[in-house]
Order: sequence, then C-alpha cells, then structure tokens
Amino acid sequence: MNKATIIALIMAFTTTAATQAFAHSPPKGARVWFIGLEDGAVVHNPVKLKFGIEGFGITPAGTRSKKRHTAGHHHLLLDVDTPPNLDEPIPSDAHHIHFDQGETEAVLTLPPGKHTLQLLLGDEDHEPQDPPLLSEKITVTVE
Ligand SMILES: [Cu+2]
Repeated sequence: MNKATIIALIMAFTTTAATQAFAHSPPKGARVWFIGLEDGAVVHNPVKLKFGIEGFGITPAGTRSKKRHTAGHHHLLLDVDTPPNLDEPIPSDAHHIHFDQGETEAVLTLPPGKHTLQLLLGDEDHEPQDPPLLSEKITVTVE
C-alpha cells in the first residue's frame, strides 16, 4: 500500500464516520409498518391505524436532545403517488399527515373506495432519516 492509498483510506473512514454522526441513520433492520393491516384489506370507517416501529424510537417533533439521533415521529402518506423529496422536510397537508406528539395510532374517516397508505419517519425537523424509514405502501378499500 503506498502513501496515497493510505491517505485515501483514512479520508474514506473519516467521511463515513461524519456522515453517520449527522444523518440520523437508523440501524440496519429498523423498520416501520402498519400493525395488523395487510395490503388489500377491506376496512370500514372509522379506520383505526396502528403504527409499528422496530429498531428505532419515537420522540415528539422538535426534540433537541441526544435522543433525536435514535428516534423520530411518524408521518402518514395518504394517497401519495410519488414519495416526497427525502432530502427536505416532509410537506404538511391532507396527504402528508404529521404525528408531532409521537402518536403511534390514528383514527381516520376516509371516503369510500381505494386508498394507499404508507408510513415515513421524520426527525425533529420533519426530515426523513438517511436511509429513510419508509413502510411498504399498502392499498386498502374503504366500504
Ligand atoms: Cu413531521
């Protein structure tokens, strides 16, 4: 190994460590999902959703403690075809619902018909982790 290679390796390690420290990277295997709700399910109003999380924590939005690197809050993407830009705060509107208080369930009344549901975790500034904690996108039919 020549000197240039060694310097390049040191720089690669340093960059990786710095990225991990600031990117709120969830550990491998961390995930979010809808508890007890399968893709293709037929549901009735009011629709009760339970948000599962594993390998990462829940903390209210705006939390500035050390915990923010190991926890976030849920966002429900309702009938969203294209996921939001993962490098920016998640939008807040009728299709991007924030659970700022660290809620892990929700009760919704949805128009009859097909709807897609997906969970996306966000940090204290509502930005997705890197890589994002994004659930499988499921489709439910409200009768
Ligand atoms: Cu948020």
